[in-house]
Amino acid sequence: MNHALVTPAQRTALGAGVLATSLLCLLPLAPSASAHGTVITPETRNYGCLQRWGSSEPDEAQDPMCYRTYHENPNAITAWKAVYANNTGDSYKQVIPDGQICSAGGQGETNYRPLDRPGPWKMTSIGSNFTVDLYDEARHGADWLEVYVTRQGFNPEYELIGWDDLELVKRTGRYPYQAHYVTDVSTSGYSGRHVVVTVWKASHMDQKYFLCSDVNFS
Ligand SMILES: [Cu+2]
Repeated sequence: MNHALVTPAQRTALGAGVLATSLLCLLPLAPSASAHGTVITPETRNYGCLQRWGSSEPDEAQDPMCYRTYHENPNAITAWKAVYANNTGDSYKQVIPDGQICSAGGQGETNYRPLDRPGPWKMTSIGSNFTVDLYDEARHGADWLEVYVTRQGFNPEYELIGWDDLELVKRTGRYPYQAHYVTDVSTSGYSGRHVVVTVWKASHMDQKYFLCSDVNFS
């Protein structure tokens, strides 16, 4: 008898284990599915709403975009860390349509479409040299980060963001599993309202996050 052979029962258990592991990030209700991440500096649209208002109703006059987001789908704020799309491949710019970049093409774990809406989102003031801090609660790792800025003259208060409106200002290398991926970005020629779009390619699978942060270059 060969003791190295795996019994059918063991094989089933093994298969179930592998399957469970690979499904962890896909099951909306699994506890671990809530472990993902976002850009906390400069804060993303929904993370900013969460910081200012928690899970309560934002004040309409003070923060109209968070107010509208809350009323369209409050989960778009409380599920701030799951704005991702799976299996988009290398040509992800064809998979994620223009005008749906800030919602990861309407994918992710809830309806993030309110995050695409143009309007007077609260901005973080930054200089031409700034730092992006991506918080990876799940420690997925990062194969790379791409940081884009909307081109000068494009007005995200009135226009939906398309890929043609974005200029790549940084592409990083790989980061090992850790809680924060921090990168310095140098730009020139930007002033006033812009959106910083960070694309995070997680390392555990083809899971890309599309993270929009409203900034004021001053
Ligand atoms: Cu995840």
